[in-house]
Amino acid sequence: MGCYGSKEAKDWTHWTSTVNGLSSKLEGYPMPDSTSTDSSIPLVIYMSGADNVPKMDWVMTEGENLHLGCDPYITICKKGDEKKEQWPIKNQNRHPMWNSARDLGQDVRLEGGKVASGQVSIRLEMWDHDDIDADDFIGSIDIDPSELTFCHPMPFPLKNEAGDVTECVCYLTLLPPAPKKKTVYFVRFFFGDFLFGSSP
Ligand SMILES: [Ca+2]
Ligand SMILES: [Ca+2]
Repeated sequence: MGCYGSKEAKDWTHWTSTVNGLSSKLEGYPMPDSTSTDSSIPLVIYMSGADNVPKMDWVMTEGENLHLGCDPYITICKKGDEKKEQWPIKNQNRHPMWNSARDLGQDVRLEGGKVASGQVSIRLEMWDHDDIDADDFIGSIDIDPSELTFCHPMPFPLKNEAGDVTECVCYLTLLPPAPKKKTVYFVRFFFGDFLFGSSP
């Protein structure tokens, strides 16, 4: 069971470093052309992390329930699809960071530099891993990838089992296709020197 409630909107500025980190990782990635209407790309979701993960574990001590933390992990799949991709368990961490991407194995069409809407719905679920009992469901969200931006993680609040929006927020973004690898070649001259360069 989780602890949900309403509070004032959070200040997300502490995530700036994550976004900056992602920017440097993606240096050289070509952004989708906003004028192109007929290109398609693989659907790759990058998960920065999550904030305000509720406490989902507790122990009994002298008759009292004492809350501990949570061991969150995230699954993602195309809605209605059995095959799930997963981000790993973060033990006892209520503000986990994953900073990694998952390829959903589907190409999506672009429109005006964004994923065109209505092609596929993705379902993201967060669970609390438990060693003894079954894992606890924390929350989920269904997203049309057209709601996502490229290379800039945006906050998406999870909904609990009752469908209510919670304080637990995941930060995710789309990744553009990786730039084509350059072929580095070497030319050896008879006098022993090397020249090297790269193809365009
Ligand atoms: Ca638990
Ligand atoms: Ca747990």
